[in-house]
Amino acid sequence: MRVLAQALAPLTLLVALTSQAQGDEAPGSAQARANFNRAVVLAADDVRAFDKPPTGFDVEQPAIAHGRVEEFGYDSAVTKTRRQALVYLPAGYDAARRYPVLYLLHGIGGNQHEWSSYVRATAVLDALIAQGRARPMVVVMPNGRAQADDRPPAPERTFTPEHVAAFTAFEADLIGSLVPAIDGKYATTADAQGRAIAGLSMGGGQALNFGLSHPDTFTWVGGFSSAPNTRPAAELLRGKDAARHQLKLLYLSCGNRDGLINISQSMHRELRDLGIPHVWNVDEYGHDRESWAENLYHFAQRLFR
Ligand code: FER
Repeated sequence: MRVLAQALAPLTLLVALTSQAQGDEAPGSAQARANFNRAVVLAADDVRAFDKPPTGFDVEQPAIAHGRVEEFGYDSAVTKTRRQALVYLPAGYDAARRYPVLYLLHGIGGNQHEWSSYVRATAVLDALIAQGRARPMVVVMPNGRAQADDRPPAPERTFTPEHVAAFTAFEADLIGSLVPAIDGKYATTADAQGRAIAGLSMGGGQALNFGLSHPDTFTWVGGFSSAPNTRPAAELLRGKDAARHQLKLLYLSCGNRDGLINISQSMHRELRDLGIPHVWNVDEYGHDRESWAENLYHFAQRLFR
C-alpha cells in the first residue's frame, strides 16, 4: 500500500496531532479516510475468477526479449500545455505492422510512472508477450491529472475537489488530444476493437467512466480497485445499448481487504442485474500493488482476442 501510505500517512499524523483538527483538514481528506476504512461485507460471488499467477510473474527476466519504454509528449487542448506520457513498445516493435493499444491509468497519488515503476507492468507484459500469452501491444501510461501543473500534490491536498476534478478533466484530454496523438505517431490499429483502457483506483474509476461512455473509442475496459469517482453503470450505459454488444471485455477486480471494495461490488451487481457480461475477480489483497500487478496479468492475456 506504498502509494496510498505516502498519501495518507501525513493525514493520519495531522489528525493524530490535533484532535480537533477537523476544520484544519483540507476538504475531501476525512471523506477519503472514511471510504478507506469502510467495513468489507462479502457476498458469495465475491471470489477469485483466476488462479494466482506463477511466482516471479512480475519480476524482470534477463533472458527474455524486452520491450522499451519511451517518453511521449503531446499538446493538450484541455490544459493548453505540453503533457507527458510513457509508451511501452513490445519487443520487436515494427512500424510496418499494426498494434492494438492499452491505456493504463494510475491512482490519485501517482503519475505516468506508477504502472511501470511501482507495479512493474513492463515486467508482467514482457513475460506474457514472450510466452505468447498476450498479444504484442503498445501500452500508453499517461498522466491522468489534466491540469497545467500535473505533479502529484502535497499529501494533504490529495483529495481536494480541485485535484479530483483534474482526473475528471482527463476524459477530454484523453479522447481529444492523447488518443489521436498516439495514433499519429505509432503503428496502431487505431480503432475501438484495437483499444483497451484500464486503471487502478482513481484510474480504475476513470477507465470505467471513460471506457464505457466511449464505445467508439474503447471496447476492452478494466477497473482495478476502482475509487469513488466511479459512476454508476446505469448512468454510463444509459441509452447506449450498442455498447453492450460492442464491448469485448469488461473486467472488474478488487481485494477483499480493500475498504473501497463496495464501489466495485456495486458496479458488479449493477452489471449482473442489467445482464451485462463481465469478469469479477476478488482477490485477498488490500489496496495494494500485488492486486494491480496480478490483475494486469489476468487482464492482458484476455485482450485483443
Ligand atoms: C476517495 C478515496 C480514494 C476518493 C479517491 C480515492 C475521490 C482514490 C484512491 C486512489 O487512487 O488510490 O474518497 O475520492
